[in-house]
Amino acid sequence: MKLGIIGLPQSGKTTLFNAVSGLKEAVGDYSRAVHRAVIKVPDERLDNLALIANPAKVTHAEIEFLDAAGFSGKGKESRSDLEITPELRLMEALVLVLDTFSPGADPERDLRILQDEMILADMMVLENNIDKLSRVIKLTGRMERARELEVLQRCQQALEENRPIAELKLSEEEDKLIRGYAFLSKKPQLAVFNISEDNIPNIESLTEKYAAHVRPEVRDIAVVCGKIEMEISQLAEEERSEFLKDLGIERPAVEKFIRQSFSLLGLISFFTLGTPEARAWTIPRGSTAPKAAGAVHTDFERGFIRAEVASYEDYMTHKTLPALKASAKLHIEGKDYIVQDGDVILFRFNV
Ligand SMILES: Nc1nc2c(ncn2[C@@H]2O[C@H](COP(=O)(O)OP(=O)(O)OP(=O)(O)O)[C@@H](O)[C@H]2O)c(=O)[nH]1
Ligand SMILES: [Mg+2]
Repeated sequence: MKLGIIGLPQSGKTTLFNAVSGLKEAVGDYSRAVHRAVIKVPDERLDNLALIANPAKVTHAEIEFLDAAGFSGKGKESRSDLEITPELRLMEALVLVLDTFSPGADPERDLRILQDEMILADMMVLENNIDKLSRVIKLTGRMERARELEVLQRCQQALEENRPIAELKLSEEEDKLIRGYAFLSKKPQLAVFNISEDNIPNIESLTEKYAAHVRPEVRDIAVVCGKIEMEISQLAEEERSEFLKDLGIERPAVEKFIRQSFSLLGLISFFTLGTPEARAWTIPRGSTAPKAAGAVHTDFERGFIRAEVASYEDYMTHKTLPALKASAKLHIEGKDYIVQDGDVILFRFNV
């Protein structure tokens, strides 16, 4: 569950990284230093459920961010080479940080540069591997690899038309064949428009404006002022609410950004509530009840009998299991049930 933060030099990658992690890595030093952090995914729903269940412990979902070096740092004007480290290739999704705050900023141009670089990087991987694979097939006659070659050639064709690999409709089998190549242009993207302090009141209109111009491989966009968000993250709890009040906002914008990142990874949360712990569990969207049970404990999946499920909203309304039952809001679900984001679940199992 890892996201890579990439962008042109000095676009605010480390600033955003600090804002999400609460760390205090140096910014503005052109160091292109790489950082990583595992962070909690803020979830108001879990906080509210915990107020009702009053558990000893509250455990949030977690995701990992990598503040990647990304570019070789030739400066914003020249087309710089994307430095593709092996660890960047391991990321499941990418956050593209775009400077809108500095004089002469052109976030749409920068976004294009980033996407072109990713396509270029993937093309190089393809050229090498298509050659190699063709030779292997010729020499060894291993026809089972011919399918792989075919899919690679389709990827190459797409890139030559300047289309990202994400746009290809691949079957699950085809997807598996090329997964190991970890193509960048196949990863879901979240574009972050990093704005100046003065533009904070215009976040909504800017979101609309930027959303209208992005290419389809950008699944989602966020508009944040990284600098202010970083300041907020470094305040003590008491000062934080004061500061937010002065800004006229309820919660830091970066919280929404983290939730967007979570959802970009194709993940949802369900909750379990008990006296020892209230917890958000992470599963891929579309998972069945036994799979969800398996996220809690492998025994739960093996011995799965049923799931007793209430939606978050119903749980907040009725507050206890007996009350939920009495209003027919506690649903008994079997092994084919597809878990929904926000479900509160009690698993019944037999081991
Ligand atoms: N006004 C304004 N300045 C910002 C914002 N975000 C970052 N900056 C400034 O931009 C400069 C670069 O920020 P960094 O976070 O170091 O950028 P970076 O992308 O990590 O830079 P490299 O790692 O060197 O490529 C710093 O001087 C930041 O203070 C923002 O939202 N608004
Ligand atoms: Mg940096």
